[in-house]
Amino acid sequence: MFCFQCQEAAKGTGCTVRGVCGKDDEIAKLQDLLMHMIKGIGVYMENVPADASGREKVDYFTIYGIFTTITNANFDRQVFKRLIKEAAEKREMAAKLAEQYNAMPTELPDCATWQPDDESKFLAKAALVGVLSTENEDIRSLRELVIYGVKGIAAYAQHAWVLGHKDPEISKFMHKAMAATTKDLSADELTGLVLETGSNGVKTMALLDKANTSAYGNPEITKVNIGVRNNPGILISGHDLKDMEELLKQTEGTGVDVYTHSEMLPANYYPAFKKYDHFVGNYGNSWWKQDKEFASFNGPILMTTNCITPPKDSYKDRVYTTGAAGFDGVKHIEDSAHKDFSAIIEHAKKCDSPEEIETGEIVGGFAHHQVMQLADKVVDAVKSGAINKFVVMAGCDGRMKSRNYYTDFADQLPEDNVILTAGCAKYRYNKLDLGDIGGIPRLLDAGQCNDSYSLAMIALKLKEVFELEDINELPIVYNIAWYEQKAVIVLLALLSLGVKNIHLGPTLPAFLSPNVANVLIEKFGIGGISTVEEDMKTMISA
Ligand code: FSO
Ligand code: SF4
Repeated sequence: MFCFQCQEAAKGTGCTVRGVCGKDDEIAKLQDLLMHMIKGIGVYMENVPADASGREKVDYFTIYGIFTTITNANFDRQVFKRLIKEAAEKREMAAKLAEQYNAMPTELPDCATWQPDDESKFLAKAALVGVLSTENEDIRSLRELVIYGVKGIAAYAQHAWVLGHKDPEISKFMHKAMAATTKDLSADELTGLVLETGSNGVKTMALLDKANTSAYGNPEITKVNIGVRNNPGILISGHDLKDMEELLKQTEGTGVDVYTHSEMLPANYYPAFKKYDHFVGNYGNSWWKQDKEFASFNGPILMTTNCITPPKDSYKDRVYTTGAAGFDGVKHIEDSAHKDFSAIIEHAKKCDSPEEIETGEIVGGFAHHQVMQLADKVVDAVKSGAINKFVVMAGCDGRMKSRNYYTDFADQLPEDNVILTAGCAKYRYNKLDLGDIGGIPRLLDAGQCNDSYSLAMIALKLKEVFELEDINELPIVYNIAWYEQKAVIVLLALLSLGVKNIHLGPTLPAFLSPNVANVLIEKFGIGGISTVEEDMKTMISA
């Protein structure tokens, strides 16, 4: 196996024996083969018109299939074997559509023709089509940068899709991007595609924002309880708000409470969910602490998406997955328009109530609509000098010790700085007492990683209010933490909006070759991080 798609890639270069995430050689190879098949679908679909009838099944398969391959989403080998075979059926449908719309490709690479009819040949085939099959390291780097951006798009598009919001233009782009990685494109052409991926990321995040807010209302300032009650509970994690809705509806009146974990915390900010009395609050921290927190929760846990870490035996029988998430030997709730969570509710009734691990409240709900309500106050504070800078500290959390940097950075920021956050990165500092500036909290949490869109909206609004020509003239500093591919699309989205001088840490991606990293540094001023003291001088005092 070879995988270098996340920040925890072994030795900062890539996992070759077993993933740091827990992905083994077989699963890594099956994922590579699935991606190969999906590229084949892209080859047929890239020129099929967006309004072609009959494309939805193919589009959704691509979105869903890619989503299963992002870091920490799915560790179920049977799922990948099934999806690889299903990809051949969908590729057949794609070929028919291409024929019907006179969009047949002139060349058919291996991914468009290879047939997965013999399971015993999957691993041998996979070994030929993985990341390292692109020999030139710069081309490999650019291709994978596009692919990881598309993985982020897939995750967000899937969430929007299940809420009924679909954009065939985005799907068309995904097919084009996947097909492009099979062609002999120059580094310049691929760099152009990287930016196009970013602008499609913006479109997808806007689509998801619309899907979420039209279904569940605009997030609003909310105090979230982090303590527990005495009833049995279900812990829901991941990013899927539709699952959140269904779970709350189905648990109502059953005597079972619901708590969020990690990236589901922002569900607490939505009016449609806050109305449920049995929705208690948030339990625990970000994804990588789940081994301890799932054990002490005592009740069943529903993983709606990543990030899953290999469950310990002590609580494995209490874990359920759904949607694109999966793990060998873990119970899976099947997809349907209205998922049936009765098994998990019955399971909860037999469990003890959660063990209290902390008490108190955290405050969040500062997505773009809520911040716009405070716009006058914010603008006045900037004009009076009460707010010196906004520091965007969005992105992901992760296991590495070096991420303590972000806690220290938040803690040591001068008191006239406001942090804008989104994603699970916030758990490094959302329980610090950072206070407020004239009633504006110094930590404004917009929500999940996909809600980084809100941060871009806020920046664009401030640019308009201050009548600036360039988004980079704003007093905003970007110090982003990344872990997996959704953070890659957030980064590319910001670049496509013209944001420069983003700091990315705790390390730069292993998949950036030295030359590609240089292009990003020269064109966009991308930089890493150093020490808190040093960065405080260069980012904040400068
Ligand atoms: Fe975190 Fe995991 Fe949301 Fe990621 S839970 S790391 S960027 O999957 O998606 O922020
Ligand atoms: Fe390694 Fe990350 Fe790939 Fe897992 S996803 S195998 S940790 S690079």
